[in-house]
Amino acid sequence: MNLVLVLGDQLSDRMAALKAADKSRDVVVMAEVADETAYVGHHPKKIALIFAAMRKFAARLQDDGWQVAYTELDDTDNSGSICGELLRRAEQFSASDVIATEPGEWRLIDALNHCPLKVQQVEDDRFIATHRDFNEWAKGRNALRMEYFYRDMRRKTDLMMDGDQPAGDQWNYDHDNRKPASGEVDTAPMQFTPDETVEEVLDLVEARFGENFGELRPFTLATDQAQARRALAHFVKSTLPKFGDYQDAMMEGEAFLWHAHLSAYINIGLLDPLEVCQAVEQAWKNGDAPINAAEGFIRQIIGWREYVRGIYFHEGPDYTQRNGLQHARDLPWFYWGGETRMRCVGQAVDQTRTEGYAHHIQRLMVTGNFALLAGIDPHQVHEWYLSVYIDAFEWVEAPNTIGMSQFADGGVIASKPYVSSGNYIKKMSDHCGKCSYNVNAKDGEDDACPFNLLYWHFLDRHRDRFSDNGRMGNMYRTWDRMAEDKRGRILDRANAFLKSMDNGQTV
Ligand code: FAD
Ligand code: DLZ
Repeated sequence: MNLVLVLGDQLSDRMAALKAADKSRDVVVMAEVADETAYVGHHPKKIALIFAAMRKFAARLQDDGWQVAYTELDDTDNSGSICGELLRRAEQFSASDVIATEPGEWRLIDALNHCPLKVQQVEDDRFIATHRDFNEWAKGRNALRMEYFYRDMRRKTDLMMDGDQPAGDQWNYDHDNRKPASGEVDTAPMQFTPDETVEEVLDLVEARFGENFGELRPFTLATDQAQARRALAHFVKSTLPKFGDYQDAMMEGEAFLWHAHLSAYINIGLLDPLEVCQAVEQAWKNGDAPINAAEGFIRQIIGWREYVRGIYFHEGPDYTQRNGLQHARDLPWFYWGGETRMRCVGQAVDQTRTEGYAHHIQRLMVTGNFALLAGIDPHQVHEWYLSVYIDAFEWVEAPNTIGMSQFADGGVIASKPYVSSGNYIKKMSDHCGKCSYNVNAKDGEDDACPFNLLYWHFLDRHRDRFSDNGRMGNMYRTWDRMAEDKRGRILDRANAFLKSMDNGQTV
């Protein structure tokens, strides 16, 4: 008999390890362990989501005829690690062989490779592109850009295709997807009342992880496949039609806007990515969602999601250590809820604390943009994103943070850094009107928006690296055309801002 490992983000009955196992003979091992709760200080909602979903999934496997050896966090003989639990169960069941679905993090892949049992790691086939597909695609290319990879994934899945051409004759409708939000947000993610299992887990998480950054309650997330499917159906019906239009928008007090809030469910296995895309495609075919919404959404999943996973495994275990721009500043305290006068950052961090969620543009163009402009150590930025979001697992978080957001991989993912002045935030949000800084102050005034100051500071300090980048030439020309005393004022003010921030003053 074999042990069959199922991790907390592998909660699907189509996991490769389960498919390779024999229900009548093998024992499924699932374990809540200290090592997995402690490699970063996860948001309490994330730990509760994972534990509750693990417990319900274990019960479902048992109902389905599997023998499941489940370890709860508080079990007295809990060894505290995945390998430790495998060893304990190996002794209990006189087993020496383990079938595992390859984890989504090099750290755990390595731990399984060094576990003194015979562990076979089979590839996780919840993805559309296999490691081999991605590596074949990447081979011989100078630049690994998402757009071309995405087209291959459209062809492979046949989603929104007319033969071998894209539906509507366009691969990408992004130019229709940049409207600033306005008016009432007429939708919200579906909420679920905690059942007995969830309540038990909430008590445990409160007792053990109450000090972690983030609010545990209210807890209204889906914790099993049936609930997650209801959340998906609700999204497709009520939210998808405007998803495209307002994909990049930000609004005061509105955490979710017209976003799906499905990433955590997909990442832990409660929803299948292809099932999600097919539901969206069907809504478009039925005339219930416009093409820009359906294509835009499907691109996020079979394009970006698949692509970042490909990059994570293609680039190897040192990826999270990369620091191409040599940024070394400590992450400011306001990322952990300390006070800030920057309204957009304050709002993004606040909803991160309450929900464990921020949408893509908040992650990329507010907290990510600020960290990059201010020169924060990308490893600290990476650990922050890995901690604070309920959907954060290294295979998806690291390429988004180290690569897309911080340009720390030296341009593997992005052809230029995602930096912008306050103008972008002013255009796409209503935060600036309530901010104590002035987004229209561009000459180094005392109350100038820090994004305006730091934007030029970034360009100036990285001139050697970026002035030859064709996509940044205009920015350097604008900077160079400014009067010298104005440039001096902006840089002085930016340095003063950074100094205050480093000294722990409220900025
Ligand atoms: P929607 O905006 O409704 O998008 C639909 C779906 O597309 C998402 O559910 C998700 O599955 C997928 N998706 C969209 N963009 C991406 C992307 N760039 N990479 C991968 N999948 C994508 N996503 C995570 O799932 N986990 C992370 O840890 C994570 N960390 C991020 C860190 C940074 C710095 C940035 C810039 C982005 C990160 N993302 C991460 C991507 C993206 O922000 C989230 O997937 C998205 O905000 C989840 O919310 P949603 O379900 O409402 O997504
Ligand atoms: C994130 C997480 C947490 C908090 N706890 C557990 C756990 O106790 N047991 C478990 O099997 N998985 C957990 N996980 C998910 C793992 O950390 C995840 O499988 C790896 O990061 C690989 O993606």
